[in-house]
Amino acid sequence: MSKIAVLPGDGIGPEIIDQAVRVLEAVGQRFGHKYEFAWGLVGGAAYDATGVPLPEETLELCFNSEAILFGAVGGPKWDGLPLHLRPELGALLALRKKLGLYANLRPVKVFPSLANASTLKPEVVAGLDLLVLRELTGGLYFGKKYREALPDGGTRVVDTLEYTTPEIERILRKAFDLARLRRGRVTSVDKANVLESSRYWREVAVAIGREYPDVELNHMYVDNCAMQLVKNPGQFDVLVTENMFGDILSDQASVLGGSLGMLASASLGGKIGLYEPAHGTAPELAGLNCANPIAAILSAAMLLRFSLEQGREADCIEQAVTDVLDMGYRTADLMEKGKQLVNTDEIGSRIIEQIGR
Ligand code: GGG
Repeated sequence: MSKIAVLPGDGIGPEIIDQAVRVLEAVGQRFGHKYEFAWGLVGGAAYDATGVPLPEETLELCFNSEAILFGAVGGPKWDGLPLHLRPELGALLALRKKLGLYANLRPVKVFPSLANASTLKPEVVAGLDLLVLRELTGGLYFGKKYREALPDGGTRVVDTLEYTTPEIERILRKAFDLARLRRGRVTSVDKANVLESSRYWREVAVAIGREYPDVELNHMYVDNCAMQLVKNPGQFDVLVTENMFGDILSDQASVLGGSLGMLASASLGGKIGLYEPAHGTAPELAGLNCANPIAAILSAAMLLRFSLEQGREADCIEQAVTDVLDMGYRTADLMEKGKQLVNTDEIGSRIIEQIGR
C-alpha cells in the first residue's frame, strides 16, 4: 500500500485537496491500488493549533510517506507574524528545503476546449505545451534577509540572491534531461545584464549545455521572457530559471491555459516528492465551494507519475479532466458563455465519473 501524506493547509486548500483525494481513491479503485492517506497540519492551520507552521509531527509524517499532496498555505490572518513563522516561509519553503526539493516542474498546457478561455487568441495558444522549471531551494527566497535600524531613524532592508555552483548545475541538468524527453529546447532565463548571480548562472548554463549537444539552448532576460510569454508562448519548450523568477513567470504563464487554477506542480529532487497546485489559498473563496480543484487534481496525477511510477493511472486522470472540460463543465474561474457552471465538489464528481467509465 502506498502511503501519501496529505497536507491541505489554509484557505481553499482543504476544499481542493478533498477533490484530489477523492480522485486518487477513484483511480485506486479502477486500477486495483490502495493508497493510504495520512493527514497532517501545515501552515496557518498548524500555527493556530500548535504555535508553529510546520510541526515535528507533520515533518515525521512526510518523511514516513512516499509522496506529499499539498494544498496551499497563508492568508491575511497570519500576515502579521514574523517571516519565520509565516505559513509560506515557515512551512512551505522550510519543507521544500528539508526534503531537498530543488526542482519545481510547472507544466503549462492548453486543454483543447479551453483555448477560448486563454488570455491570448485561441489560434496563438492552441496546442501550447511548455514547462516552467523553477529552482526551488535557493535564490532570493532563501538568501540572508534582515532589517537594520539606521542612525537617521530609517531602516535598511536586505534580501540576498545566492547560489552555489552545484545548485545551478543540478537544476540546469534537470532542465536538459527534461528537454530530451520533450522537444529538445531549453530557454535559460536570467537577468545577466544586471545581476552577478545571473551572469554566473548563464556561464554555468553554457557549460552544462555542452554536455547536451542534442538539446538547443538559448538565454533570455527575465523581462523579455515575461513579454515573450504573452506574445509568442509557442517558442518555449523548457524554461528554466531562478526561484523568484520562476514563481512569477509560471503564474503569468498559467493564464495562457485559462486560469491559475489549472497549474499543477511537482517538486522533485529528494527521496520524497511534493505535489501542489501552483496557486495560493484564495482566502476570499475559502469555504464557498467554488474554487477550481483541477490544479490539485492534476498535481495528484503528477504524484502518481513521478513518485509511484503509475503512468497509466496518471494518464487516466488527465484524460478524465480533458473529457469533463470537453463536456463543457466549468468552475467560475473558467466560465464562458454556453458552458455549464459547476462548483468544486461537482467538477470533482464529474472527473471521478469519467475515471470510472
Ligand atoms: N500551493 C502553493 C502555495 O501555497 N503558495 C503560497 C505561496 O505564496 N508560496 C510561495 C512559493 O510557492 O514559493
